[in-house]
Amino acid sequence: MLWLTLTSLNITPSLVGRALGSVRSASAVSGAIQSALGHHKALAEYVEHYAGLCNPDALHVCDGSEGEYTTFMETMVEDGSMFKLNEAKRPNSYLARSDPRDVARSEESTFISCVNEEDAGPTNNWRDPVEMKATMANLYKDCMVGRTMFVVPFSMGPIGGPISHIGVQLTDSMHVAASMRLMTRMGKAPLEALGTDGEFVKCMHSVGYPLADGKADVAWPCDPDNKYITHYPEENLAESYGSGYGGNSLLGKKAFALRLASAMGKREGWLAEHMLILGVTNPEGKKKYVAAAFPSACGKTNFAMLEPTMPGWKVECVGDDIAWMKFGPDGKLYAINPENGFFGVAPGTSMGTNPNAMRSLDRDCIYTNVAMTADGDVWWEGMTEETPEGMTNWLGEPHNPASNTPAAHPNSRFTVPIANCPVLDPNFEALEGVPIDAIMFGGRRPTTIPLVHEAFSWNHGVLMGASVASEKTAAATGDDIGEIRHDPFAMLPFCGYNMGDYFQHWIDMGKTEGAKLPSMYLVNWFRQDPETGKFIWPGFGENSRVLKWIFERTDGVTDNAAKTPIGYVPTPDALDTDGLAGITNDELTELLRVDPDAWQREINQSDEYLTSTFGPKLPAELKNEIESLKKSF
Ligand code: GTP
Ligand code: SPV
Ligand code: MN
Repeated sequence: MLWLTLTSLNITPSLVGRALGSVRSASAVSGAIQSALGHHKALAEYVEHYAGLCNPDALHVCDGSEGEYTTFMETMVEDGSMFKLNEAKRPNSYLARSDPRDVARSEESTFISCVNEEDAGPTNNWRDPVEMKATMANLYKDCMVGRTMFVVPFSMGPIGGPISHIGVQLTDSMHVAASMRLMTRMGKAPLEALGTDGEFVKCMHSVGYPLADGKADVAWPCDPDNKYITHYPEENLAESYGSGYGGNSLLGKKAFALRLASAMGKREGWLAEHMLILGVTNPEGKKKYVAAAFPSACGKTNFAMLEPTMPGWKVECVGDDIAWMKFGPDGKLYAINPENGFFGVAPGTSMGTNPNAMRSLDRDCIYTNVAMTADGDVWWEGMTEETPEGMTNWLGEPHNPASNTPAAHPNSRFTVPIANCPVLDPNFEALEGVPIDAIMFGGRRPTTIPLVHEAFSWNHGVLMGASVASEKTAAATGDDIGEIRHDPFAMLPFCGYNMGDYFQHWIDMGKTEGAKLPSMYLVNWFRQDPETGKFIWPGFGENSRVLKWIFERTDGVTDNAAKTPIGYVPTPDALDTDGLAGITNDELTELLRVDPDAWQREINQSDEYLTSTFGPKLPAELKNEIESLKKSF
């Protein structure tokens, strides 16, 4: 029988977990849950269903207040699952060390569960929903014994916006509940917005570490051998078990805002994408917005808040990971960032590479798996040139600077409210989003792909997106880091339905009547010198030079590009190189060169991948684009 301890039967969300008394009768519990959840029947049923299955000791409906957050953090510091960092150096900031078996997204344990296997498509792990639910119910059975179930109402996007959606996560992790407050608009406001019958996406999560029979808790509970991150796009439901790591457990992010939302967007005629959104203003004060899809750990956070190296140019950040886009009444594509925080890669972030991230991180952060300095501050590879003495590494051991092992895990991350970003775009909260003029794709490619080129048309741009390939990074577990894999639209791990249908959806969006379509670009910051292996392009703030060229292209400048078989490439003098250091003219020419042999191989490779993977699902429009590219050489 369900047995919950409850403090309050108030109608407003409240701290139900602080036990004042216990309610043992099922109907009293049910009534209390309904009260706490604002008499939203479907929501109460959802909570009761999983509470009944997981059997938590207590239930806590999150109100999202600062006081609640403080209580969470103090509780975790006390129980040893968080370290409070040096208040003088990093105010209001904390460090968590994960179980070393739970450091990144687990793509092999990520599933799309829909009735027909074909609807999940060849790039997803499909499971039959009936079987999957049975598997999950088995794992969830009594999995919260000895723990509190947190009910976390949240909005993806500004509350009440036409592109926004509300979700409710259930979790037995206080760390996850606290992180959801940093990453989303969480608590009382979205719960109230739901009213008594508002629609919400169900996001169920457990770390999978019950505390039955007096079993002691650990600092990072998880069930590393039984991870499941499961999505039921037909039911707007995600179920996650066994992992506390961000992408697997903060279900508003990849599970809802990408996997479930991409399927919602397909059904309803909009797009949910793995894209940053930025605003760029030229010295004359003209502003445009750009969205860009790069695979995980390939530079979105950096590009989204870059500090331009050219005088008079300004970049402002709307989002660094996810974009939801819909056509507006004026025919332009409008984008919102559904998130409210950054969950970003720490290594490589420094005042030199990404000063605006560093400024965002000087307070209010939860860090995961970074190193700790002797004076209780954080450190990671690339943060400073010199490695400080006397550090504790991400495993909690003394760091040996002479060893080859990094002090911070390569996928160590920061979680921080977006409000901390000093260059947050003034339209971040705009309900209708921001109008997108250009869409960029990119990846880590040591060869072949030039610094930037522009697609001839929307359909050609869709082929560009579909052909994205990139070196694998530490953002997902696996021993194949550095291998090039196809990652269409940077969505390979995040598309919640058949990616062939996804390509068709993009093609169809381009046919929208009256649409004023953004131009499309492919960029590559990661060309390497074949001899030294060093990146040829200085990257980071210097990427603003590419952004300037794109700005001018979308602004109608035409004499700044050469037409090549693969698209428009900047003429040698069209890229602003005033003050650009660290790169020779020859290197720059090489970065902009389209090598016909290498490109013919590239196109054949994309053709082979797309045709063999998607077969009849590959849209005819893309086949035509491939054929015309092949003929253009
Ligand atoms: P996810 O959060 O995993 O989706 O990643 P992301 O695309 O936001 O990646 P992020 O911007 O955090 O970059 C990941 C790594 O790439 C960091 O170590 C950066 O320092 C590095 N990086 C970003 N931009 C550049 C660049 O222009 N040049 C080079 N060489 N490295 C870059
Ligand atoms: C990614 O891997 O693309 C991320 C980090 O943005 S996570 O949220 O963990 O997926
Ligand atoms: Mn991402």
